[in-house]
Amino acid sequence: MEKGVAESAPSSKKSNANSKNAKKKEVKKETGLGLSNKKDENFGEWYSEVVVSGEMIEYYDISGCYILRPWTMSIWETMQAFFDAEIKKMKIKNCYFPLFVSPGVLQREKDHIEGFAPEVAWVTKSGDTDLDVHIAIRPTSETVMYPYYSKWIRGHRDLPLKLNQWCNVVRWEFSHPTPFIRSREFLWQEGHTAFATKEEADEEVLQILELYRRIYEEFLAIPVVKGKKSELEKFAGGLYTTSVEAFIPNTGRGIQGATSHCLGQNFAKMFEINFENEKGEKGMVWQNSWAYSTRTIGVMVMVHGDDKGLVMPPKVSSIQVIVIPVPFKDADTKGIFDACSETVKTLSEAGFRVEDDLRENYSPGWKYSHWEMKGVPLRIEIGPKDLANKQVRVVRRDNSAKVDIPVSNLVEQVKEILSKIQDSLFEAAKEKRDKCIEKVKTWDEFMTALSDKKMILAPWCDEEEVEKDVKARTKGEAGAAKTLCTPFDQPELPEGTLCFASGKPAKKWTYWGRSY
Ligand code: 86X
Repeated sequence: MEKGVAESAPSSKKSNANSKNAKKKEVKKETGLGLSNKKDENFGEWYSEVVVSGEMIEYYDISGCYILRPWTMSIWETMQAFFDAEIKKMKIKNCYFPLFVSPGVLQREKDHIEGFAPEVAWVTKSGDTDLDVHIAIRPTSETVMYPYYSKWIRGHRDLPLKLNQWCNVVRWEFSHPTPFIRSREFLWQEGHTAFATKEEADEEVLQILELYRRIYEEFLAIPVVKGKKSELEKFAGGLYTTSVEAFIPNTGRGIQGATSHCLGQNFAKMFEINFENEKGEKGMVWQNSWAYSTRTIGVMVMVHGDDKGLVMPPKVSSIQVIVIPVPFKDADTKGIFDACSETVKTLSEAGFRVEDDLRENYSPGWKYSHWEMKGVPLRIEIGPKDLANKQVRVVRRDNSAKVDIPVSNLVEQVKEILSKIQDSLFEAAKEKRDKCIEKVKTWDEFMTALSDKKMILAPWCDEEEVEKDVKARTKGEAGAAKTLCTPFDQPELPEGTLCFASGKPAKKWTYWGRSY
């Protein structure tokens, strides 16, 4: 593949592209300018295009596998640094268990593995030789880790045992793969903890969920709903599942952002994870598990991106400020370039992630588009007039607002603007999400809201049969509606409120919708 070179003519190598559309795309590729799909017109295509043009993702020759480029990895690392420090405060320790799972160990979890079995990838050969015993690649690590929990936990002094690992997992999905959102290999952290009492486990479930909320809301500037999964949607191996749920307005789909499970004693039973308490009595541990993955990054792209490309929240952006010289025919080019370097020095010493783009073979306009495509929150332009007035021009990626800042006040103002961008990205996303929330009382209202791509809050009787029935009645090309979660923050439920689907007395408000 050839790298697009700025403002050069389309290469003759590609002149076999004969359709008009192909030619249009080819020019865009060569100039690096603009997206050929619009977010509100062709969301799926827009998404695939923006993750590639923004240099986050490169497609790979195995379906469902993607290259995560530095622009992606730096976001992951920022979230990782935050989460890792927080769980260390909670005395959770990092570890690493092997990628490979023996079939015997995988089978020990038969009951809940059954449904997942088609997704497990296997190693069957080394070189040309068939392996006597095939080896599975971890889709999650319960079966890998819990035999050792059984070994390591003997008495109450061994508790709590609180481990986390940062790793990759493989799930051989067959439904439509999407970068970050549904890939066959992805990165995540998985936490696995064991306690003497249910109370300790319960408390941790919510502490972790709060960290997940903070990753979405404080770092990625995405509003989420905290809540509990229905019996049908929870992790079948566990006692209960909590989650943070995000929403993608363009597709009208909910998306599970991260999960924090209380496993109860189910796995303790299966894996014989027992301990002896102070009084010499035998007990089984209470366990939790929790995870968030690189899916977070896909949600960020879908929520904030626009027709010019990615829009990165300052807190996670690898570059927060890009400084671009705007030389003019007879201007003092060296003076301008020096001012750019000086600006970078000042801002980076003040702790900002800042770079200049001093490349001489690209025009300022091309650079603007390029860094807009990559979603850099703030652009600083320095031209002859700025140089003369001892100022810089600052342009926001999120709303294109421009302001001239005196060099003397640079650090303070940049700090303030970046913080404003972070806040207003969240506020804009929240306003948009809130507009998509529809409170309904009846089946008719529910169906209307569903076809209007809403995230639906409805009174529900909490019966599994009714949820299955809703799924069946809403089946269609776009996929069925299901429960997203029952929010912890419950609106008042007046006495006598009926379930929107069954007409029985409602027990709670629950979010419903189509989902990823
Ligand atoms: C469920 C449950 C749980 C630890 C988490 O959500 C947090 C971190 N794990 C994961 N799950 C599976 O158990 C599973 C198992 C197999 Cl064999 C599979 F192929 C796919 C799976 N997907 C999800």
